[in-house]
Amino acid sequence: MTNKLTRFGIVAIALLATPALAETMVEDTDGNGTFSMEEVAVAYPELTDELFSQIDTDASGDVSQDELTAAVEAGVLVTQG
Ligand SMILES: [Ca+2]
Ligand SMILES: [Ca+2]
Repeated sequence: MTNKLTRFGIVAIALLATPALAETMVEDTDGNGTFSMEEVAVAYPELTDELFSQIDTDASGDVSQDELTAAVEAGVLVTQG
């Protein structure tokens, strides 16, 4: 019983300690160092061409980690659930 409670406490602390800001689920699946529209769309199915070009602030055709972080912090991309 005590053990169970302790474990719950640890999980709760871990959740609270996780920085919610700039936390993205986007994965660089092809490992090229940037995020393509396809890669971003995996984590954000509601992504549109328009939204993607908005995130791609230097218009390079893909999204860097910095661009992605900025978009999440600006609330352009909203993490689901
Ligand atoms: Ca990539
Ligand atoms: Ca870019």
